[in-house]
Amino acid sequence: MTTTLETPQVLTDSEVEEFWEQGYLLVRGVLSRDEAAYYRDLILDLVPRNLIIPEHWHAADGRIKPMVSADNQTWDTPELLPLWANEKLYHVAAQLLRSPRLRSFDGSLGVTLRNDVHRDSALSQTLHIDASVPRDVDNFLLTLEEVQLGGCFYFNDVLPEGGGIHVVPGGHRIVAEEAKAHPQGRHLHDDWKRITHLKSVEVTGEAGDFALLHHLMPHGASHNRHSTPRVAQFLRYVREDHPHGAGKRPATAYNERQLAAVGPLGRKLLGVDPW
Ligand SMILES: O=C(O)CCC(=O)C(=O)O
Ligand SMILES: [Fe+2]
Repeated sequence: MTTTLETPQVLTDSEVEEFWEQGYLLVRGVLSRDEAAYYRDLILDLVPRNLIIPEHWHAADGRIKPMVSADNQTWDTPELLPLWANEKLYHVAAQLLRSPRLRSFDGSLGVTLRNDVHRDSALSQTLHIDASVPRDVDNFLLTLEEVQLGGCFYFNDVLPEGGGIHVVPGGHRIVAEEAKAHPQGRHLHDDWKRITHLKSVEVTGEAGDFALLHHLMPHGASHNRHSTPRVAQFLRYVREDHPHGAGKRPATAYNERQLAAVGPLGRKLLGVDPW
């Protein structure tokens, strides 16, 4: 039996148009300021107060990426999982992907501290895409089913030069065009991990906003020139019928505490319960 699921249209037509045109959209006020502060503190509390950064965490140019283990960046703790199933963000993703049957995944974290050097560049990371399209396929399908919506929650106000994620306005269309024109388009620019020919802008925002990116959007981390750390969590949404099965994990990956924390919507988004 298939159930009919309604998707409330939370974005205006012009926001939907802006997303497909520009390849990104700042979704404002997904969390209240209080909620954002709560998650900011939860993430900052992962950082040891003696500032001994664990060996397996990443740290570069003031950007600290807490890692669960050397090869696992996914913080799916009961405390953080509710963000994966945020109802407003889910409705935005369902509206854009034109399907209520989605998966959410990733859950990696980033804390960008003030960095005073490398003044010649705003970026602290080469522009790249994180498309959830295997790197051994020769090209993108460029279908709606293949689209992954990714991006990050800002848990603090991100002012200009505050470490906001950089994007290339309209860049997802440039990537699609370049890839389509080449028989092995997936492999251009080191599988799109080294994009050096495009210019980016910073996405500023307020605590509780979500910077939503098309999966073909070239993006990269930037330096934070302010005292306030930029605290972010990265999430991705795909349709359940994603052609490469992005974000699939066995239902047994989660314990009782995680499942209780994530709630009924989350259980579906994690693939534990059917839609
Ligand atoms: O921290 C950021 O703003 C972006 C990080 C990113 O895109 C990545 O690590 O893949
Ligand atoms: Fe990235």
